[in-house]
Amino acid sequence: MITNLTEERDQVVNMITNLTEERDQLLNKDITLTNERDQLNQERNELWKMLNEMDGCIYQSSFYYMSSEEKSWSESRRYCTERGADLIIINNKEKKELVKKMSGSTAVWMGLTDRDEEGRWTWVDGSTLTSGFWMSTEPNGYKKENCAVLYPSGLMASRVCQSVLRGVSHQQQKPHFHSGGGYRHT
Ligand SMILES: [Ca+2]
Repeated sequence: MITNLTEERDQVVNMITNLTEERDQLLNKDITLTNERDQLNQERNELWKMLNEMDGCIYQSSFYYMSSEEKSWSESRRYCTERGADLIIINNKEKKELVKKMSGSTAVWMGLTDRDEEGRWTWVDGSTLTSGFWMSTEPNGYKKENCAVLYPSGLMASRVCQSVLRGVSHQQQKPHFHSGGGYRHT
């Protein structure tokens, strides 16, 4: 009888020990999840703040933003690539609307040029322009105008590449953050 009771007591003690361990594990997991949630919230807030500052937006999990200063086409492209992005490729109506919304009332650079071969307009990813939305007299300027802009009207035109304008960058993934928050220029 006493032996049975002792065994039973040991079993109960074991059970309590196991439950305590399990509870501690769950508590730890909860802390980890809470930390992760807080970090994600912080990243989200940083992202929104940055989007506002950069006249940017998110479309289909990609990040689009305007350069802060007006620069030549090459310098505008460099502004993008220094941040792991490139000048925008506008190959559908949605992206055109996106740029119009971001740029407001100014013409902006996009990732289209015929610098390498006059009259053959290619995007920054190397693909050839198939159907553009040029203004009626564009592209003109021949070898003098080798870079493309988008006007607030939603139409494209060729421009001298040394003109200074704001550019629109496209980044595949969300920007990187320092552990303490803030944008990391990559
Ligand atoms: Ca040209």
